[in-house]
Amino acid sequence: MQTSDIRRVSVVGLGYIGLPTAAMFASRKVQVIGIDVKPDTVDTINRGEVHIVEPDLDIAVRSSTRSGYLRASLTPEPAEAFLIAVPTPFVGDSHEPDLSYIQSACETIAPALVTGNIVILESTSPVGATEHMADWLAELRPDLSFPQKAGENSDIRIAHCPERVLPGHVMQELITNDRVIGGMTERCSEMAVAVYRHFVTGNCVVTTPRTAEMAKLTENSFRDVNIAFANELSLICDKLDINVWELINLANLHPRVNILRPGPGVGGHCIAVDPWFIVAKTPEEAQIIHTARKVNDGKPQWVIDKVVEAVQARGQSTATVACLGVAFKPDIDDLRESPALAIAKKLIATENLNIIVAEPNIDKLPANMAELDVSLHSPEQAIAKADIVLGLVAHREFKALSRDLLDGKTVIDTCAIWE
Ligand code: SAJ
Repeated sequence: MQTSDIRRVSVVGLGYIGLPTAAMFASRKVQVIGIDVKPDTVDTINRGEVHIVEPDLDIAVRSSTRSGYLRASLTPEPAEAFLIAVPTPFVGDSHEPDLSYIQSACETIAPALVTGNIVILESTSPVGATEHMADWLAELRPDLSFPQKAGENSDIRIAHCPERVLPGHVMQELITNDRVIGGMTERCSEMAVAVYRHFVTGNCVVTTPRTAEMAKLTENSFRDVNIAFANELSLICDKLDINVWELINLANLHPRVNILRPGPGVGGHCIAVDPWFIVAKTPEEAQIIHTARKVNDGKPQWVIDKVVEAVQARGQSTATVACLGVAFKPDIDDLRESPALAIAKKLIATENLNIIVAEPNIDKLPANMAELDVSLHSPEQAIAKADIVLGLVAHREFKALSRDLLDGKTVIDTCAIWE
């Protein structure tokens, strides 16, 4: 199978991963049909506009739609390769993975499948999800054969190829990152590699679907565990009256130590979610991974308790708290699963506190915050009005602020803005 044999690709789910991927294929003159369930998203893309913020994505989508290589639709159309990039959240407190979006994507594309097609699951998935996907497709299309029964001779090829790009660097990392390709058979892997070779310059490393699923979960769990270590150190150092940032800098002078940064908690829709997929499958064995999740999820409450203690220490009955940053990490506008946002919301609901928010990366606060009469301030205004300055996200705008602004304020810096 040659890369040039694949002329038409369908991407199902036009979100943070699907849309950049679709635009990337289109930029290589592959005919792309993007499928999404939201009419607004489809219309926006067909106008050449974007509904998500990612550097350079707008330019790529505009030129791909203008050139006619990218088109969005609510309904499936024939293609050689179907890529599924839909959300895989977990269900409530049980943290069990929710595969319903993948199942719906299968229902959407099944009628369009023909012999020789490949279906690639890109969504981060619990181990075994690709096999489930293959079974759902086989049930929907009993007239076609699939690799779980027909092996190398199947009509349809199936693979898992997890996305691994860093929000904020997606358009670059899509091209240069190595890809892990887990085909259900060798031919499945070979065809998946041919698909990605349209734009991937990194290595395409072939394995099984289960190992590919676990590789992705392992990468994000590795990061979660290491951030939990840093967050735990921050609690220990607070008790022992040691500056955790200085401590980490010193420890990192050792050639084999590389501690990550403590913060107000772990956010985003990946690292705070994916480790649960391992815990849900192997609860007895996944002890460190589970504990890391609990440590990181506990950090926002610890920050809130620090604010309450600071108010008491100031001997005030009420206090104004400036929350600096509500995004889920520095220098982005993404508020999804943001610990900083969760902290700000909880503080707003705390009696006797007046909360003001500075977030240079957004123009307006989410509707549910604006309703609570909280408004956005510039960092300088927020600090000037505050008794307590709560550093939640180390945005470059905050790091550039003069320290003189902090005179007379109680500063709680959870993320080393001023270190
Ligand atoms: N964080 C810390 N301390 C650190 C590093 C990060 O508290 O030292 C926090 C951030 O503030 C943020 C959270 O962790 O709240 C996650 O941020 P991140 O930059 O570590 O990762 P994401 O969620 O933006 O992207 C991750 C990446 N995975 C890895 O680096 C292993 C990315 O490559 C994945 O593609 C992405 O998850 C995903 O989609 O799974």
